[in-house]
Amino acid sequence: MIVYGGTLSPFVRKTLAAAAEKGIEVESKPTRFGQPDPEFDAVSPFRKIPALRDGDFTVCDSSAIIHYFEATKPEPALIPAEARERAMVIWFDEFADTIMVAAAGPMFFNRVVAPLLKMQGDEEAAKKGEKALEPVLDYLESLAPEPGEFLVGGKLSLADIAVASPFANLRHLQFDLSRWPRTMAWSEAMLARPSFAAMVARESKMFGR
Ligand SMILES: N[C@@H](CCC(=O)N[C@@H](CS)C(=O)NCC(=O)O)C(=O)O
Repeated sequence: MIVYGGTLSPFVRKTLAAAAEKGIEVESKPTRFGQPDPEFDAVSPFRKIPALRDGDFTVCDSSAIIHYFEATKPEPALIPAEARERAMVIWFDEFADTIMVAAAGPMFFNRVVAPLLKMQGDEEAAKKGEKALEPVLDYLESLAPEPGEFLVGGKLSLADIAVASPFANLRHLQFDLSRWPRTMAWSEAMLARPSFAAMVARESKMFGR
């Protein structure tokens, strides 16, 4: 199986961490922003990352890919069967993909990605994102588990992986999380898991850290 997209994307990182937690071997294939690439275009019609190829099957969107992993290799489960737990896992996945990334994304793009691409970042948009992130972190602080524990049902799930992934982007931004100590400790423990650690360390090297 091939997962297309560079791991600086929280969605790609989440997908690869989920594969690692499930013991699914995937080849990670970064794509080049804005460059023509017929192989990638065939898999991702809107050029969004991540995208997956498994033989003659292709699909994009991190959640769709992880649901595919879950159905093809049910154990260890990342999406619980019990109704309330499953609903909460889907909520945290959606919360991370939309509310969290909508806030952190503009900061990351304009302060980190734009300079890498030799583009002028939009600092106003980054500041707006920073403001929008505060209630998101307040919400997480109100429910953050102890480090090494999990958001739903006392067990690692897609919820933890999806919510932890954008914290690597905040790390690359050198974003100060000290106002949210429980969230900081929990997210650091998640990013220290083998499923994330080597990937995030490789990303950090891109920034000379
Ligand atoms: N809901 C999608 C979001 C995918 C997405 O927006 N990826 C961004 C990278 S973080 C992307 O491909 N951006 C390139 C573009 O919009 O052209 C998922 O979960 O995979």
